[in-house]
Amino acid sequence: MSPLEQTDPQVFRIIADEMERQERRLELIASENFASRAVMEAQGSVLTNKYAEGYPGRRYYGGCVHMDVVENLARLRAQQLFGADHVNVQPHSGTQANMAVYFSVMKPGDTYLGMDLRHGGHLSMGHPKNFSGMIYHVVPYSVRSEDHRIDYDQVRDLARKHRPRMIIAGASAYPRIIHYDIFADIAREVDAILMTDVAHIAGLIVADRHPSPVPHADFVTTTTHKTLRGPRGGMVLCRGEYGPALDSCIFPGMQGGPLMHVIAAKAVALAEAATPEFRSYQDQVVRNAKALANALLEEGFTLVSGGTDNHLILVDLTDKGITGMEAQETLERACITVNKNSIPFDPLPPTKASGIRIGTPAVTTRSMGEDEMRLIGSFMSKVLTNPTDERIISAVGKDVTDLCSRFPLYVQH
Ligand code: DSN
Repeated sequence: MSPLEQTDPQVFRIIADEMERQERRLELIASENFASRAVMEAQGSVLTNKYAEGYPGRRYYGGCVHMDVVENLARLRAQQLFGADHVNVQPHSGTQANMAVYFSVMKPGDTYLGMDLRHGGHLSMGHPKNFSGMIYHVVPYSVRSEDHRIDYDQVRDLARKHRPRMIIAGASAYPRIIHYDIFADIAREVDAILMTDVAHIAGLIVADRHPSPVPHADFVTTTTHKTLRGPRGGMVLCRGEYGPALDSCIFPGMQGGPLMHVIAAKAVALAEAATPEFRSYQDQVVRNAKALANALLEEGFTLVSGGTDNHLILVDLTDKGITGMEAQETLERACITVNKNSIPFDPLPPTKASGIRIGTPAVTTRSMGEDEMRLIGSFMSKVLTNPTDERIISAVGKDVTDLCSRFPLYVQH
């Protein structure tokens, strides 16, 4: 019996149930992934016991000798992997990484340009109920109606008109390449700071499957748990000149003690991301996304922008007579996990949404390839074209669990 099972059988059971859910179901949420045993071992280590406010060599408590070594290691690995001048690995999440950048270069009331949330932007890029929309004046830009690519002409026009303090290039539901060089050109023209949020595509960037923003941007923020496949957390990279202000915004400005066990796990993930195996994994993520997109197109689905360049696909369900919310619930009954998602120019509110967002990072981690993507496309089609037929839904559910059992995740490792 494990110590957890002995001390708290209730929580032990919940974790065992979640493990089983992850093993037996298809995880297609584009922002999720499965961290390695090594990452989880570091995250579950005695480092959780240590307070280490401050930075390496400048801590407020004693006993931080090993904390300094591990934080320096994480910073160095991130610097080398991304080619960045300065790195802060302390943000607890992607939103806190973004907050740190905003606080370090903007005053309340300042203007920034960010991607419209209904067109693929993120909560922390100007949602009216998020700090990012409450404190600042947000000018949203969108995608073009004809091809669903970012409307760079509109970005330039808005930048010239509003002279923002900052421009943000980043998204949480955009299936195409982001052209950071164009953003940098616009930012330079209006003397704005350029921040890029690469949370979704950080893993693709380090594996050269997506252009890097590092040569173009003043700041790059990311989470560490999506395509990067590390522990849940955030990170900021920036040009050297912004380093001191950024660091002091994170501590003491916004956070207290850093989560040193998570920072150790970030270090492990960054080392994993530097391996040839990780590059091959990212290649497969992109190949799988293309295969799944093609399978869905062949099944008669409409995809936002017509396809994908990265790890995610946005399916437009307006011609299927089913909302995103209904699709999410129906697929869940067939053991397929996705999230409802607004599509550009969506007539429905985000709580219902006209689309679903799907991604291949998690299924690729469990070694599925293009054949499996074609199968998944046909499973999804069967369920979404027969959303009230419980017999079909349960037959697909059985096929899904059979498929998952051929690609074990943690149980046999
Ligand atoms: N919630 C994440 C996503 O799903 O894209 C972004 O933080």
